[in-house]
Amino acid sequence: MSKYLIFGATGQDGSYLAELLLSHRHEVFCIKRRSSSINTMRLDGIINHPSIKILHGDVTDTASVMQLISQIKPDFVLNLAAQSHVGVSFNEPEYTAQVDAIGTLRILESIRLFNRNIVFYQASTSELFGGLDDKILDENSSFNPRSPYAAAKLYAYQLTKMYREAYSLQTFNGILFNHESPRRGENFVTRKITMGLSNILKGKFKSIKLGNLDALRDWGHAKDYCEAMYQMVNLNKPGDYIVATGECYSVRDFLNTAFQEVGIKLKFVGSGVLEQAIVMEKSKTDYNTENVAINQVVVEIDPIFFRPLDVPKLQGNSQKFRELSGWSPKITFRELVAEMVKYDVAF
Ligand code: NAP
Ligand code: G4F
Repeated sequence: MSKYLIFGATGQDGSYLAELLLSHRHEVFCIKRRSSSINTMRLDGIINHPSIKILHGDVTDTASVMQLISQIKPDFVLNLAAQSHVGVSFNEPEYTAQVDAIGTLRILESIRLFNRNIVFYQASTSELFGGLDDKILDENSSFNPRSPYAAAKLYAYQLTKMYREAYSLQTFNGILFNHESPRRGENFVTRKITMGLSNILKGKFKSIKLGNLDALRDWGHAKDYCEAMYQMVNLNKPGDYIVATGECYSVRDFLNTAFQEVGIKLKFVGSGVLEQAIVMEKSKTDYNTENVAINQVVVEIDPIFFRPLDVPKLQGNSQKFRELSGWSPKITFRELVAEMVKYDVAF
């Protein structure tokens, strides 16, 4: 049994990771930041487990980070805390840097000062690459951050690598490609689509308003990726590792798959800001589509969701990590979409 400390435990990944660690009989210290409303909903299923402790903390506060690390004396620290929305980072660049970049510095410095034997995991990201060309990305691909979020995460990535080299800390950068689940934040594109579809089926809204439908992402399931994080920090081989499915789909593909799941076939018409998706056919499934009409416009473009710069394509090659750990994703793209649709429609 080891002691794991998770910064960002109330988020999508933090909650799956905490569940996984408890299933392996570890002691889990979940750090939540202060908020005016309840922010532990994703931890509801495990909150009363005897091996979990939920403590207040904030990575923007040096004293808070130092106290947690010095008092808990963890064996492992996983830094999942972030302002994790790329679009929002264009509007809140300084705040994003405080949390995502300097927050990581605070944790690394605390580990350096209090216990250099702690194993540290940094939630790095495929956004570091910028995704401007058609290449499949691996650990040797060059970085080209295209948002304040990615720039902050690049600082954190370099620092994590540098503390390994300078101070022999056992640090890992998990360079994870996009991963989703029913616990995904509501303003990321996949969850926005599955929640939007649910509202359309219930007759609450007619359409979903989105930005760039051409973006291509390597979408995996958060549960599989938390398993990868756990295996990574137990590798005894500190380093930088890509975690990806290797498959790539567009936002348009995600829309088609989600609507197909409920028996609706879409047709995309128009282009640019005038592009729309309309209902072409309906077929029988377990889902009720009586509130949806043939020819109804169910997807529209709203330029408010365009970013000053976007990342056109992210597709990863995780061979290095797979060969070392034996990890591979278990949940397919189709299964991921189906699970998210089912969850949101039932909600
Ligand atoms: P998420 O759902 O947005 O969770 C982020 C977590 O960070 C939440 O628990 C949040 O708390 C916490 N947090 C934010 N600011 C904080 C602060 N100042 N101090 C302490 N905690 C703070 O993100 P996720 O999807 O689980 O991703 C986990 C990590 O992996 C993030 O660092 C993200 O950037 C990175 N990443 C994600 C993906 C992906 O596709 N999901 C891919 C690559 C890398 P609240 O619950 O109170 O908001
Ligand atoms: O779902 P997204 O907001 O995810 P994005 O930007 O790829 O970032 C996520 O994955 C990263 C890993 O690659 C993480 F590091 C990061 O923390 C986060 O978890 O957007 C995906 C794509 C983008 O190209 C965006 O422009 O979808 C496009 N998109 C189109 N319409 C939209 C929308 N994105 C959002 N959020 N909302 C829209 O309406």
